[in-house]
Amino acid sequence: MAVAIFVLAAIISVVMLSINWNGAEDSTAAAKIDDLMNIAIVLSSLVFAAVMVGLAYALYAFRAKPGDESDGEPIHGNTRLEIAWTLVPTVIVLFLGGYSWKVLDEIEEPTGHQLTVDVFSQQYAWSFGYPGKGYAYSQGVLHVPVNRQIVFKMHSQDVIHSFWVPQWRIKKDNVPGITTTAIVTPDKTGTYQLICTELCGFGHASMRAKVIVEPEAKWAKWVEGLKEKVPTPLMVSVKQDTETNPEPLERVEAE
Ligand SMILES: [Cu+2]
Repeated sequence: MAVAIFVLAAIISVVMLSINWNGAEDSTAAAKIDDLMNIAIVLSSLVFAAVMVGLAYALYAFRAKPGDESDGEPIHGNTRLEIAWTLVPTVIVLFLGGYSWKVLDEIEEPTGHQLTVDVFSQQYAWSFGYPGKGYAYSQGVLHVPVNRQIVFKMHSQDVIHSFWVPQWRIKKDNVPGITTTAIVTPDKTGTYQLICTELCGFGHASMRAKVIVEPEAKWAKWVEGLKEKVPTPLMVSVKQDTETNPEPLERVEAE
């Protein structure tokens, strides 16, 4: 039975690992997150295979003979089996929890050369503020420098949205009333799509923005060329929202 479990787990793992789930790895976090996911896939395959082989064995070994209409025997459980199926998943979950913690710690470790960018989300659009440059504002397009740690501070203006650039892997909810933070270091230049990945209403599917990762000098020039400043209602959300939001909201009502 153990052999059957390992063979089935190996087959499932090979198939699942051969799929390129999230595209290119274009941030320093991507390879670490992919390793974590691959390990989770292998461990899940093992659990899935154990359940399937156990089920197939039980279906075959304990099947009723033709014409047998009698009740099954009463069973009082199996202590060894129950300890095993409690202990093994506990160890797996604790291991994955610890490992995820380590990966997150490494990804978010401050490099000392961070850039903070404000992200504003609303039904159904993204816009961005660049505080280092006097709150320059861009709508529908985000520019960031390559190889620099970006701290995205997210401020939803209405419902829950979620910030996701697949090639960076990082995904973070934007929650009205609180500021959420995602830390990413893009390490390749290119053009990407920022996708809203939290169903937020009728226009959710079209809630996207263009992301351009470019050399720092080019990025700085682009920000300098921005004419608009972050509008007042959005600035209010920057000042008022905090991680924990201890103060009651004083929303500026839409005029
Ligand atoms: Cu959305």
